[in-house]
Amino acid sequence: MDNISDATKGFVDLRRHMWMEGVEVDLRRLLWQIAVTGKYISAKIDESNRKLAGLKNIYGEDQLALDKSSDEILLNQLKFSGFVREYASEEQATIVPVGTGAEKYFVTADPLDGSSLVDTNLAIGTIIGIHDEPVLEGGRENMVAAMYITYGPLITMVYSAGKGTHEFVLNREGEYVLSEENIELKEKGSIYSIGGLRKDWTAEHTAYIEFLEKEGYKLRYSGGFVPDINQIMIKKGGVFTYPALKTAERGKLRLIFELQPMAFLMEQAGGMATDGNRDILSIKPESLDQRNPIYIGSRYEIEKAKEFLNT
Ligand code: AFP
Repeated sequence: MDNISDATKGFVDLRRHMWMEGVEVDLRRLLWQIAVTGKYISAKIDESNRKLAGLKNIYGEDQLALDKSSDEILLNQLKFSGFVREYASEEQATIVPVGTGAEKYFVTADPLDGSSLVDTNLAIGTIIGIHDEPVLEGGRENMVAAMYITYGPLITMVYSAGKGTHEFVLNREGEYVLSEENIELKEKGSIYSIGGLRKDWTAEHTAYIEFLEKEGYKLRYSGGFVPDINQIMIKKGGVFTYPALKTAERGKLRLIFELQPMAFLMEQAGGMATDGNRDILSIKPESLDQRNPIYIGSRYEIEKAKEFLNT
């Protein structure tokens, strides 16, 4: 679909956009139901943010409760969606069968990524993957859509159903309206977002980061995967990496719940995502909680990462 003119963008809500994109009707309904849970999770974040009541803020156990309640909100919504057969969540030890067992879709969720940042008032987010085969069957082949919701000064939502990557903002009326359509990353960006302790980096990763620094890349890292990825998406370039470490060869981030949905969205926006050797979306998960190193963003930086990591 051609880019909608700026003049009308404020009036294209999520359901109309997906219809105009030709997204399959059940997938349209499921994506909309998931996007709506963003409002409930946001309300839960506010409710738990005891600073609003002049109380000591949440930490430790309370934070975990926020993760769990976000998971509960999503699971309850999906139970009655009519389109979800299984729900896999970073908050659940096993895959949860949902519905009659004949439904079309298999959903993965990191219900509230970055919850340790709530008391700092930094942005956090929800990450969703939608598959048409059981999630342990692995990435690209069966991933049909992905979404993340960013709880920041605005609540924004980025989704793709395989026809480009698009951003919506939740307006005062509680509708998601189109703010950026067919996001297209540049060949090269100007920001780098780097996780892990420098002392634990491998020599190859260190050489890559020093290369970026010599090229004058600006450091942008909040410790929240969703806003850190969102910054690269909306600034249309740059690289986020949480690498293999000398102390943790698979890095920190989860392949199924965090990396593959973001890789889907970034590829749909003309970017790339690799672990240094393999495309993130081509990796067949060995287990639900599999961690994986990641380099994700615009083509120039990711191709460079592959060069340095395979010297
Ligand atoms: P929390 O969910 O424990 O806040 O961790 C957030 C996260 O999983 C991801 O959102 C960040 O990219 C990454 O961890 C930050 O890790 P470091 O704290 O090691 O930088």
